[in-house]
Amino acid sequence: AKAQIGVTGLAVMGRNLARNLARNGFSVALHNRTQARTDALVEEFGSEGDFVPSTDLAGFVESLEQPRKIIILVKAGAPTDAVIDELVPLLDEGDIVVDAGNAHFLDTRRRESALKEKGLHFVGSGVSGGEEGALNGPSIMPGGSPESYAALEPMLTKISAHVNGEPCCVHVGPDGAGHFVKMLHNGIEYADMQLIAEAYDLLRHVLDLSPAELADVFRDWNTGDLESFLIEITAEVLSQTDPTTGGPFIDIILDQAEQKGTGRWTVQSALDLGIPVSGMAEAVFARSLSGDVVRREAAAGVLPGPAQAKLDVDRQAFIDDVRHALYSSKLVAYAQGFDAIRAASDEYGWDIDLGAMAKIWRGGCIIRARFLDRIKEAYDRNPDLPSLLVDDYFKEAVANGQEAWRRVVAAAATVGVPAPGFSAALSYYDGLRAERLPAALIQGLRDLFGAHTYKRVDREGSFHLEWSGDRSESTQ
Ligand code: 2AM
Repeated sequence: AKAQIGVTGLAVMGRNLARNLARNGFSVALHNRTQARTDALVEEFGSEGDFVPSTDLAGFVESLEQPRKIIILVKAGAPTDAVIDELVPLLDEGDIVVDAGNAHFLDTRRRESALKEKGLHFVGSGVSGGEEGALNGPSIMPGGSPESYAALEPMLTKISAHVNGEPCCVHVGPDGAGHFVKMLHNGIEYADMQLIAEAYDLLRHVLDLSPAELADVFRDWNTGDLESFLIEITAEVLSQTDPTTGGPFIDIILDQAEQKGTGRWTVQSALDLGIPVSGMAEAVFARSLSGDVVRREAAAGVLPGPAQAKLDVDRQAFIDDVRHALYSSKLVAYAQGFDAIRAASDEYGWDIDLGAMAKIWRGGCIIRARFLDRIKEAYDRNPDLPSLLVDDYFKEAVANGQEAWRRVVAAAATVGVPAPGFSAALSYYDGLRAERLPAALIQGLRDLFGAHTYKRVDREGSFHLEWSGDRSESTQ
């Protein structure tokens, strides 16, 4: 019998996805450029289900029932194109090619359109949850045609994570929609982690708490509104002792954060869409700064800090303040992220259901959190919500926390602890709610030096002032 679905590219993500499919009762054709990986999978995990290994791509394609469903899990970029180019001549009309890697959504749009011309379906699908998720249930974000999703749905929803019996998998939208949403998920993950790191840093500096004590704070936070996978594992990292020195593990980790690029892509895309995603941008920049060894070495111990390095604060009160700052800043980051998804959805005609995105992120993925239920509910109440921040529930949450948030940003500035995420989020909040912004001055300057014109609050039209002449106003 022929296999129901195939996986080519059997590094850890591909291998785990193939095993997940097989464990759920689907027969899985296997292929990898280097055959040793295929052999190793069958040898180690062959008993988990029905695997159909092939040594070459033609054999792999032959081993699949039609219309074929093929998942590609190779490196993003040129390797993905290479595999697609090799695969396409072997396929028949109606076959479905799924790229489950972290492709850039513009690449996915290009590939989808090229394959469509050949009568093939191309599905760019986000898969989140790392190795663990791929094996035991990821959050799955497939793009592509509705027909291809209909064919894949029974398998994808079965192998995805489930929350309250509901699969963390939904058809996101046409062509690049799935990969765009996966990219945004990663951008939000960057922001989330940066905010958690700032909370840790502030608590440690201001209160002199040990990492073990800080682990308890995060454990406690994980029982409330902040409950999430990332808060849970923060407690785990902070409570770990170093096997070599016996001291806190956090203190022996080099403080230079690396990145693979999806955070940067998110910010680049948001810049193109004109959506301020300051939470994610600050997170990407903070990682870059941490890795900028040359400038950090030149400045550390050289550039002066504030005279006041300590604050006189009540311990529990400050912990609560930081919790509010974290929650409010996180909300801003998510609001910005959903704004970017909406903007891309409008730009590319994807018609993405924002509430459904929050829903499929509740399980399987790295940003899974209780909070996502609240986002889903907010979009259920109003699918056209202009910003998550103006939803009644979130408005109330920030109203309760904003004074604390302000105290925390002020405290960070006072003692000289960097808090770019908290501060940028607060500035965004204040910018959003301002009745009048200094953008008026910017327009005045632009008109003065470049005759770029301005609009008036009291009349329609574009105007220009004769700055170097009689200062009369003309309509443009
Ligand atoms: P390999 O085992 O032969 O290296 C992650 O690197 C996965 O992508 C691996 O399964 C790897 O195959 C595969 N891969 C990377 N580049 C590839 C290419 N150009 N063609 C096919 N597979 C590729």
